[in-house]
Amino acid sequence: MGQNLTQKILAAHLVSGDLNQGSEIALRIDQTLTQDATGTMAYLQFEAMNLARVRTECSVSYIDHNTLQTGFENADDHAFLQSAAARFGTYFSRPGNGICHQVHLERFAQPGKTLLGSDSHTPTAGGMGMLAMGAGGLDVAVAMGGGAFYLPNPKVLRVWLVGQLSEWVSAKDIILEILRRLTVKGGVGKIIEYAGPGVKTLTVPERATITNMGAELGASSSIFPSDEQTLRFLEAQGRADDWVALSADEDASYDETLELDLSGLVPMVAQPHSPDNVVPVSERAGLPVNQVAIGSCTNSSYQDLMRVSQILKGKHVHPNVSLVISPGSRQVLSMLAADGALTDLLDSGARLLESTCGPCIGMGQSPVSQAVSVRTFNRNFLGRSGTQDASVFLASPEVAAACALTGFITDPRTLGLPPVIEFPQQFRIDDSMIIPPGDPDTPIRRGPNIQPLPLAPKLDNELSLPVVLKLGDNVTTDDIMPAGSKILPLRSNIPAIAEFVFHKLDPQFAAKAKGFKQSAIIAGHNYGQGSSREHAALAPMYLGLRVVLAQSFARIHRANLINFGILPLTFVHEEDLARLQPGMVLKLTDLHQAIQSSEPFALVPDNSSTPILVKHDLTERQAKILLAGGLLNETKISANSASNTTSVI
Ligand code: MIC
Ligand code: SF4
Repeated sequence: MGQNLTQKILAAHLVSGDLNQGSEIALRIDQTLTQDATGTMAYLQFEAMNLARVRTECSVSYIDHNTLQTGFENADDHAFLQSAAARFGTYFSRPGNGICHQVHLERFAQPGKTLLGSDSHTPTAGGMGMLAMGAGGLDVAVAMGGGAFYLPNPKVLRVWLVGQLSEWVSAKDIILEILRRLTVKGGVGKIIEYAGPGVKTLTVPERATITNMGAELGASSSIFPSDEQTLRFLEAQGRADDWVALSADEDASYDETLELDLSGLVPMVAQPHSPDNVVPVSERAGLPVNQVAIGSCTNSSYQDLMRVSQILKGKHVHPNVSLVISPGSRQVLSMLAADGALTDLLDSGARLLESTCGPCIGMGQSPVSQAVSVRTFNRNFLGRSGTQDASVFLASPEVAAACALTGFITDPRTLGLPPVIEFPQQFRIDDSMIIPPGDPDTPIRRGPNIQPLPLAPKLDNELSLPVVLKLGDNVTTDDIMPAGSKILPLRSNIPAIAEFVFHKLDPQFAAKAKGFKQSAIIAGHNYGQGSSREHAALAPMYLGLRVVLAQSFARIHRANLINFGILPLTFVHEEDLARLQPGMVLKLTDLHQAIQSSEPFALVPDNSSTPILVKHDLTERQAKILLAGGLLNETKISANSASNTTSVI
């Protein structure tokens, strides 16, 4: 029996575990990426491991999230990260050079390699045939040190593409349709592998739009084969030498298959407030629009913005619409400037932003109260735009441009002839904003915004934990640890940012949790979906959270909870969630033994004589981490130069 593409890359990087059985595997990581909002913690953690230099083939530190410098905080973070990059041996992509995933695709991603990034959209590089995964900063720090990355042994879901996209339908509509079918939980525990005759019709940036939003399916990663399209992209980036052909064997098997006929797709939108709330654009046509935002790591490639400029050329944005555009990278921006497309955009009335995440993470451009905002981004969670009562729709650049012109949600097929864009033979290559690894003696620059890393306390053997909050399904890390321009600058200062934990759901949460000293929360399914931000574990840990009892967890967040000494528990009988309410006290006895055993155990709510059966599904490695009080607390990294791995003892 042949191998699928995922199995080939996994097998070539396997450090421990068995791909055919078992719950956990460990992989060697070739490349890492960090961004500024998660990177400061990752480098503080790397520093705490006492390692001199990174041991990967290539590690890159990007500045793209916290670029609105309204005080000293973000600039302090940038200076810290630049000095850490020089000292520890990573490349440093300066502020303004672009969004990490777009720049990584252009300048660093390589087919067949593994990439671990402290950002949930790291799988964008799967568009290049790379196995790219998101993780918490601490896991990335370990990988930078040469340590293996542990993940649940994934299932492989093949998406078999046939046919070809029709006019005005684009890559965004493919992934929105998959989200419509599979939902935000549909990819949990899976790697999504694209195959079939439709694959060759998609360029690398289009593939990257699809793998990028695989994160919204909850997938561990998404990957395309490396073929002629991949070579074409790499050649145009002056990197043909990085190309290798890679695809699944003809007789490969998969855990699941889904077939998608590209010819049958129509323009789609994801409605508020979830990326899987997808309908054809035509169903919402006519709804007045206040803002259109084009950009983000999902849809801000040169081709995306060229299509937008052609649609807007010679026309004007509707007077009721504010159109903001953030090109994905400096390469994209300078190419738009060189060929005159930027002038077309500006003449249409577009407001040009830096090549950064910007409005996607609420860093400016919050829309008007009760706005309808159409965005080419990947997440439309309630409040993420910075305006709590805004309704955010996710759509392709074509749909976004059509809405900007008409002032209403508009099916772009009503606009006439579609734009036709040639794939560039040569991208503009200028790596002068990427600083190569520097002197190992570079002193680390630590401004007042860089506060020491708090460590988790060890879990007590007996715990009585008041329940501070009861939550429903699909709680996002944006709900747990909100972002936005006011809170993001505090990412390097845990005591300060902890004040905002669950702030939008319960402004008193931090005060209550601190009052209890140690506490628990309870939740429904898919707890912690969305971003990889470890602050959603680290800050609650700082406030005394010891246990999260949920019906199920999102992968990255569950790993982050364990890394920071918080015990993730699930129900044996899911309906028991209904028996628990905020204010109850959960009693756990003989916890150390329970953590080391794989058996379910009893937890007693204080008002009841009937215990609730819970389980933890921890591997032996994870149990050790929890008993030690988190990964960093008791981690000893011992370099094993032969296999280029580090063992976590
Ligand atoms: C996001 O899109 O939510 C972010 C901001 O890029 C996060 C990382 C972070 O919170 O810093 C992510 O996706 O992991
Ligand atoms: Fe940045 Fe938005 Fe992409 Fe996150 S999803 S990396 S905030 S552009």
